[in-house]
Parts: sequence; structure tokens; C-alpha cells
Amino acid sequence: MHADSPRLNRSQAPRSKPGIVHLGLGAFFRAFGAVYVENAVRISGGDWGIVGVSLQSADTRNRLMPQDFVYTVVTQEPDGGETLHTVEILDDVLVAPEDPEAVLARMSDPAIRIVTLTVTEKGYCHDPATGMLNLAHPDIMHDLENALPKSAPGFLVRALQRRRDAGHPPFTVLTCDNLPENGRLVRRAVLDLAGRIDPGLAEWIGAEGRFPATMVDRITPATKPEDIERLAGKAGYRDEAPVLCEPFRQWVVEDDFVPAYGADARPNLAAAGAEMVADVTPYENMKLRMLNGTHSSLAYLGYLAGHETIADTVADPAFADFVKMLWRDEIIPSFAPPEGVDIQAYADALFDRYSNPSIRHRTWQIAMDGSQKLPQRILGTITDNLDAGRASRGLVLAVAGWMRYVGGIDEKGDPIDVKDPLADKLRERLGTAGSIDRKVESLLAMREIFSSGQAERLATPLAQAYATLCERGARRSVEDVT
Ligand code: CS2
Repeated sequence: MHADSPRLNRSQAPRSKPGIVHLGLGAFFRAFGAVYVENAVRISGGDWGIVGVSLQSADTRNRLMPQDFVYTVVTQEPDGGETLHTVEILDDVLVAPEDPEAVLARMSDPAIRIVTLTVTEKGYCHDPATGMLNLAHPDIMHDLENALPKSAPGFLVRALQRRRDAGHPPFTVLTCDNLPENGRLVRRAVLDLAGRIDPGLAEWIGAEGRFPATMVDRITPATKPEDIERLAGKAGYRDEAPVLCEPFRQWVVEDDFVPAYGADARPNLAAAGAEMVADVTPYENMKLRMLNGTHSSLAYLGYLAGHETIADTVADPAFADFVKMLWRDEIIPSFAPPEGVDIQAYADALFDRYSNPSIRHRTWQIAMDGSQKLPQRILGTITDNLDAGRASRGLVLAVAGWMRYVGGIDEKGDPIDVKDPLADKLRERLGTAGSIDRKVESLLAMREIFSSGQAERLATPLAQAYATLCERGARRSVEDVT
């Protein structure tokens, strides 16, 4: 135990004045966006300190406040080595449910020129199958009636309303979540919500606001208590909120920020290694299908086969062959890669990243919120393959794996802790359906996830895959399709 080590604290380096509010202060943003912004400031200057906002719990704030919001990024190398780096760009952390007024006040300050978001797929309160705002979502219903919001779209809209009323320019909304055309998606949600509150506001946001799309990539497993202890032994100080990540990182950003701020509209992200491009869509497609699509496939099927992490899963030759087959036969043929990208080299690099044994990225963690992830990660690829007359046996098996997983019982008969905003509905549907065909049919009927066309075309192959999974288990089913 290293309880006696001194607590991590801020260095003497000058503190950046806040220019960014970040909604959804999880490990990913702290290991990713914050690192780019800090490097950009170090290289090119500017007032780009970050005020983090937790939309749910006070835990991160409570851990970070006693160490003045400084924390360690622990980069985990494949050979077991770890590089420690302290990040000081975070200025403050607010907890929205405790004090939504304080969050809105910060977001309305004209010194804040960008609001970044990592609120996860479900944080946009949209319908994953269509990308449209879900007006029946309890937080959206609340935010339509109340000036102090709960949801991420609600905070964006109410803060933009205050800025317009005060005569300030809007902030740029920079989403960093793994959603297709994420900039367009958040713009649509904001305009829809704003239009229902005040049509003039929606018009103003539509004309003045900017919502660049981004592709974000860095594998960031959740920090465990033993990581905190290990770090304390190694670093000689105690950090209650370190974040762990792989060495790799890639940020592709559409260079479209609020013009009213001129050269001060954004940090010099390019200097920090971000790729500033005119159109992110091909990069998003590549990343969502190649990385997240196989991540989720390995998560459901690997979990069912008894594998704890992604590295464990791909160390199993059956799954290594399976994931390579997915890339080669089902995913790469389904989309056009960005110009100049060698897609086979990209796949090979992904395999090496997954194999990094130092990264203990649990299949259970990636399996979370599948109802929000499947459309952009897997279903679009399957649909494109069907249209082109190509088979998708592996990806269909992955969807069947998800169906089996959300049933809540693993192959040994033990319960699975299923985390998903639709978990109750999913379990209920599976529980009341009798036969395998009925189970598959009842999940395919969920229009939040599957389009009617997908439901129709997938009913037979999915029922077959689901039956095989129940009969032969995940590992042998994976071998069968490879
Ligand atoms: C993962 C992603 O948890 C998940 O669903 O697939 O968070 C993944 O690790 C990142 O997108 C990598 O950039």
C-alpha cells in the first residue's frame, strides 16, 4: 500500500485560462482530447484551459479536486512498460445534477469558444436507428419544460439561448463520440430541441453555430483500484484519478469552427498531431466499421466464450482468425477508405493494438450499451453487404451474440450484468418469446435499433446464427464461420 505517498499536485507552470467546456468527463476524454489540447497550448499558446462537466456522478470531481484537477495519463506499452505523463489543462470540474446553473453560466461565458462532448452514444438522446432526437426520452421531455436542463442537448440549447440573448457568438460544438456523422447528428438534435423551445433560436444556431464532425481513436480501458495502487508505488505520489491508455491516438477534425472568433476559434490542434480535414466521413466510416465493429463483435462473442479482455480474446486462435476474416471478407469490401490510407495496413495495426497484453480492456466494458452501438458499428456494414450480394456470416453471428448476451445468462448458466439503456425492454422481449425464431423476431422488431428492411432481411440468417450459438457455443460458432 502507498497511502502515505504525497498527493499529486499542480506544477508551477502557468495555468491556461478556460476556453473549452467539456461535457461528459470520462477517462476517454482525459486520455485523449485533453492531451491534444494541452500539447496544442504548449506548442502554440492560447487560452484553452478546460472546464470539465460530469453529467451524472460527482466521483471524478471528488477525486480530482484535492489534487487541483491534475492527473496522470498512463500509456501502456505492449512490452509491459508504462509511461507516466501529468496533464494540467483541466481547470475545474462541475457536476451538472448538483448545480446545473453553474454549468450554464460557464457555457454562456464568451471566453468559452468550444464545447467538446464525450457523453457516449446514449447521451445524445437520439434514436440510434434513425439518428433523430427521441422526444419521448425522459430527459428531453424534462428539458423542453425546464430552463435548467439534464441532457447534453438541453445544456447546449439553453447555453446557446443565453449567449444569443446576451449578444455573444455561439460556441463551436465539437463532438468526440463514436457516432456516424457525429457533427451532423448533434447539430440535428440541437436544432430540433431549440426549434421546439424557440424557433428563432434554432434559426440563429443554424446560421451562426458550427458542429464539426470528428473521428476519435484511443483505446482507454477503465481504471481499477489496483491501477491506482500500482501507480502510487511507481510514481512516488498518489493520484486518485489516473487514466490508462494505449500508445496509439488519432484525431481527425473537420476544420469548421465558429467564424466570429477568427484565429481564436480553436487551439492549434494540428500542431498537436490532429488531422484537420474538410470531410471526416470516410475516416468515421473506416473507424466505426473496422475498429468499433470488430470490438463489439469480439466483445459479445468473446465474453460468451469466457474471455475477459480483448487481448485475451484475440490471443485465442479461433478469434484471431475470426477477426481477420471479418476485416478481409466482410468489412473492407463494404466501404471506400479515405484517400491515401492502406486499409490492410490499418487492419494489421488494429490487430496489434488489440493484442497489446498490457491493455486490460474488458469485453464486458465494450459490450455495454449495445443497443446504441450496433447500427453504426455493424448493421450498416451488413446492409451494404446484402445490397451488394455479399455474405456477412461473421457479423450476423456477432449480432446473434449480442442477442444472446442481452438475454443475461452466459454459456455456463451464470448471470451477465447487462448494462444498456434498453436492458429491461430487451430482457422482457426475450423472456416472453418462446422459440428461438420468436426471440430473434421480437428483438428485430425494435425500431430504435433495426430498420424494417433490416428486420425482414435478417430474420432467417439471425435465427440460424442464434440457434447455432445456443447449440455449439460461441467459440465453435466462430470457428464455423471462419
Ligand atoms: C469501444 C470504444 O467501448 C467501446 O465500445 O469500442 O470505446 C473504443 O475503445 C474506442 O472507440 C477506441 O478509439
